[in-house]
Amino acid sequence: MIKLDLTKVSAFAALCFMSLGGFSQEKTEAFPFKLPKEKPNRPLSASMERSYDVYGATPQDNELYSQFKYTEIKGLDYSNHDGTITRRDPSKVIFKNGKYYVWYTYRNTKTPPVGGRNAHLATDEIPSADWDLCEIWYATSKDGFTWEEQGVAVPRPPKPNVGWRSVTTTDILEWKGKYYLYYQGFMEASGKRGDDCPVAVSWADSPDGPWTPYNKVVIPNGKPGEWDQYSIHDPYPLVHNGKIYLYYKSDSNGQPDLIRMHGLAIADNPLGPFKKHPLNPISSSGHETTMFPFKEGIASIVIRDGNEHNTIQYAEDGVNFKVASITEFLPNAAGPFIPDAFTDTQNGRGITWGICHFTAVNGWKTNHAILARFDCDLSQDVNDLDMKKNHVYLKPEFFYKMGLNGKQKKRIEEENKRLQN
Ligand code: AAL
Repeated sequence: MIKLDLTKVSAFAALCFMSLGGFSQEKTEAFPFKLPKEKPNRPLSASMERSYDVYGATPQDNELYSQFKYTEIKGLDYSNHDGTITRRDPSKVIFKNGKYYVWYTYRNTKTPPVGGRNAHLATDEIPSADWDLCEIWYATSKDGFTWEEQGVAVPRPPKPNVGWRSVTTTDILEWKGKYYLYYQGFMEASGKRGDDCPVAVSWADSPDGPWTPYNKVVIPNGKPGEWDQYSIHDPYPLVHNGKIYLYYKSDSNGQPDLIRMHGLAIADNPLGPFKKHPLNPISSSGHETTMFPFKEGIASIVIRDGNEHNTIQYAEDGVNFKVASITEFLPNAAGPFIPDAFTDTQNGRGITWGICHFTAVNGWKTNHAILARFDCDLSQDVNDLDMKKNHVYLKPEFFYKMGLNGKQKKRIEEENKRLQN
């Protein structure tokens, strides 16, 4: 029996294949020095295929790539950052009556929060989480940098109405001349079981109120065992395809392996009924929800959690999102200024700024959040190359702050001992 040495056979076969121009390597020119702006007609590696098919020849050619710049906003007091006042989870920004409006979670309590894990220590005056015992307040601005707080928009309703413990994490919808604020309605201190709540809504004829609570759950939790059974967070309405597309987050899986994913619920009427999309969760990644109409679809700023965090994504149908760019230092809980958020546009122009938040700004003992302004170029109408550089320079001290923990140091010490013995 003839034993074939497969290594020799495969080498011979490869030689024949190559000589017949199998990969036609000798026929194909090397990749050119000047990067072609359009996809060249030649064999490309997977990475170069993606570069042309998904992102654009370079980040600067990608309308959905941007870096983010941040500015401290003026006009809001935080009681010397002692943890008794928080402002967080801002809504989208709208422009009406000659000024900008933003709504947000507002807490003003005698003490800083004890933490969701210590929810058993919370009382009617002591908050568990930073967003416990909160109301929805709002502020206005002429320039988006200096804000004037106007006061409460949606107070906590009396027991047993939805949100009696805390109303938080709101967003705004303008629909047929009326205004709607959707928000998380807590019925117990966050952290008791988990960060559990449904979504409620109030409406008004003016962005300055007065706001009338619907006093019913408008986006219900999922059924037992469903991915969104405990929490409906970050309600985020846009008008798309003639309907209200309300995106939201849920916390699934449970501690200690909590995961965040996004869902979509659609309605013809701001007070519902909202129908959850059968493809939910429509995003495997992200934390707070930040979407905006872009061209004929919807774009999304996907932060913090999940396989595809730190990306900008796009869904032509508003449902099936794909990564459009990868970036860094994305804004948390971003509420962009979106002029065409409610116009049912078929050619969304994109965004250039908004309000976001920074949490635990003074450590966990005085845990509170602050609002800030972010700027970017995710707009068809702006081409700001200073927002589309490839990286941000950071001093070594920034990286040294993310040092090894005790467990990691011990592992390394043991590795060293093993090598040295
Ligand atoms: C935020 C949001 C929701 C959560 C909590 C307050 O970042 O995701 O609002 O419930 O954290």
